Amino acid sequence: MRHLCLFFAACCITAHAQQTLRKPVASTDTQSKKRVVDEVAPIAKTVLETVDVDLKRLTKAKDLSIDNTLYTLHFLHLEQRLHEALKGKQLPVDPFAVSKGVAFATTFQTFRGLFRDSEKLRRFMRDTHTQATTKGVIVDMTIMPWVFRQEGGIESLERRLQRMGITKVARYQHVISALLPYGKIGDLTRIKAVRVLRAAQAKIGPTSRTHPHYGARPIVSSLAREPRAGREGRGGGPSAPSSKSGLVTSEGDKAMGTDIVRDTFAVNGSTLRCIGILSDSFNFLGRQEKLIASGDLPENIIVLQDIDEVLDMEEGVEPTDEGSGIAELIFDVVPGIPALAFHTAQGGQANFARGIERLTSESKCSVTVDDIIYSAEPFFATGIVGQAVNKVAAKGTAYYSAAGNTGTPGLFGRFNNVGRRTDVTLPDGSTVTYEFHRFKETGSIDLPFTLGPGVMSLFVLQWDQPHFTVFGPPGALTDLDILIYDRSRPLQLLFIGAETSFGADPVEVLPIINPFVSPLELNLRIGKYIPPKQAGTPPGPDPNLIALVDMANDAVLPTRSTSPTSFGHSNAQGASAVGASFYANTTNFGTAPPLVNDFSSRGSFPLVFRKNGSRIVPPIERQVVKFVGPDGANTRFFPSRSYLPDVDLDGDGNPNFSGTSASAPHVAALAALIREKDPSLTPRQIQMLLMETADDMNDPATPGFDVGIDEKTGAGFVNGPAAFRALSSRRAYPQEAELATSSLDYGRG
Ligand SMILES: [Ca+2]
Ligand SMILES: [Ca+2]
Ligand SMILES: [Ca+2]
Ligand SMILES: [Ca+2]
Repeated sequence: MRHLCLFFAACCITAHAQQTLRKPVASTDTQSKKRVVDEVAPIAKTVLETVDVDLKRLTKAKDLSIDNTLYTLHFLHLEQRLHEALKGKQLPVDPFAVSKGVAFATTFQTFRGLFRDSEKLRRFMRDTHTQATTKGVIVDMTIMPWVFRQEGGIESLERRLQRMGITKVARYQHVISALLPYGKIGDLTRIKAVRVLRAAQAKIGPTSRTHPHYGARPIVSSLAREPRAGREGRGGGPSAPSSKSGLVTSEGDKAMGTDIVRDTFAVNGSTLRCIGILSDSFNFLGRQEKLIASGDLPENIIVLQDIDEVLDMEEGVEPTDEGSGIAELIFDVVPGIPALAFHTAQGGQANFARGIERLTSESKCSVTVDDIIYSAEPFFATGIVGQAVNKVAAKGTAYYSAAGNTGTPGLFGRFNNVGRRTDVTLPDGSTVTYEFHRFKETGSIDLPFTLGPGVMSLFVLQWDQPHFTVFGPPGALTDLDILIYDRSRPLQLLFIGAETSFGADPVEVLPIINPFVSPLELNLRIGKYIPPKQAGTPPGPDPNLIALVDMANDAVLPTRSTSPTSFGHSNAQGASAVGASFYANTTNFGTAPPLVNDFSSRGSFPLVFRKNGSRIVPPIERQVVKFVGPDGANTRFFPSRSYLPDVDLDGDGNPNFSGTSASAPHVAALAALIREKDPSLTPRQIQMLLMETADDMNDPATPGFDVGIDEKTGAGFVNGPAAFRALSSRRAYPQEAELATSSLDYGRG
């Protein structure tokens, strides 16, 4: 009921905003505006002036690239300040309804009043994967390289930022992650050292709530058990007798055959030092002691950094302790492990990258797993998080990463310039010029799609130009934007993603929402932005490759079902990306070969840039998803939030943890057992052993059974006993393989 009210209220606000859109209010009502402003507190005047200045300063700003989510939060915060200053008085003209850049952002209109409604804030954070509080938001900012050469260097800049009230500062290479108070965004535009400023959007949580069944088949009735009452004291469940892993044992253990491996090969992880985990939080809900007491977690939990060190805990901030759920799964497979170590992957990309290194350098973990993807991580290059993964892999850490839960097809292919310029009229009457991409799927510049009621999409568009954030100058040469229209009224622009990319990152991240109770029929356009002549910036060359992914998984695009969607550091050479099969759909539970979950992300974007930023011709084809592990298995408490889907899949009273977030730790734990059996193996050799002994699976999106490696399931479902038999029967292992290069065909536009 509460959700219905929220949608309804949002609907009214948006309908009002749309009326305003159809009949733009001329900004000439200056006299009456001035009269009212004179009557209210001076702060209202300041806010109104700030709105005008910031709209000019932040829209296609030349020296600072700011992302759509941060831009929206900035103006939502100004709206809050105006609300406070007016104390209930009304302005004759609503500056947020008619101003360029704000007026037609339906998301902005829907989330008006965000800072006085904790339910709205919670929803915004959840849907946009933003790490925000009422006071500030975690950002990633990329610093100009000359800062490191000037007197005082980067430390001097960090001190300056801290004097501005920017806290929780973590740096990795030339990226600074920090908690930015909302009022300071304007001030940052005056610091020439900061080139890219972006809300740190980290996807957490098992899967999208609109995929309730994950493509999994119904569970056979023999698995269903009577639900147990209450969350405490329940247990029992189908525990494997050979494990000392507490009240609940993951069925993933049986699915991988690691229960047999422990008994047959006398391994349990006890000779290893620790396994590292990176996720959102570990002990925010305060369940750690109970889980240790019941034997579901080891006694030695090393928390290097939990989420409260990067974000102020307040109403609306809802960490899920996914790290603890991951730890439960690992401990079921490796019950002898002396310690598990945790570092939050939130707090920005720089904080994530530092955490990856600390788990190896400080905690000496020889196996590490994470389940977080940042929206701005590169598709076609190895970003800073991926570089951290490669660094620890080179030091011997076997690194496992969730392939992602973005199974809904994205878009991938060549940029196909339609060859003519189009002026797009904005609500204030000004025009912006684009050269649009013609979609080969439709033969036109429109890509139709549907957005279900009440859901949000998080579009990530990238193209094959160098990221400033990864390589420094020159950055991207071309600026692509996303424009989304109402299909029934083709001139009505409902959303625009217009980050500045010149000299910055070839990235456009756009959250959109459908606040209505019925589906929205929309058209998506991708435009190459043509700056006005007086701006002095050339429009740049057409990119070669473009790709679009909906991280929220809620938009149904008419694109090829074989388009890749797995991106970021799980694609790094040092990582093993893991896909997911529901445990009940695996061989040891009666389904052979196992069935992959629909939502499990698919590989593989090619690698276009070397570490030094130079272009690889032709691009290197990467096999990203290495293998599939089990998910949907029982834990004692996770998922810990009611909005996370299908809490108890098998009806036995214990919540079931779904997604590649759950499959990756299972496989990491199997890798730890292999590492214990033969400590001489390199991470790459462990990966190859698991691939060679996996049970082949089918990619359902391609015709026929895909014999051997495929982009959805990699080498197939990991097989613990087969891996250990191969290990015992063989003396030598292949040397590290070189990456093969090949000529790729992405299809003609
Ligand atoms: Ca852009
Ligand atoms: Ca269950
Ligand atoms: Ca296959
Ligand atoms: Ca197939």
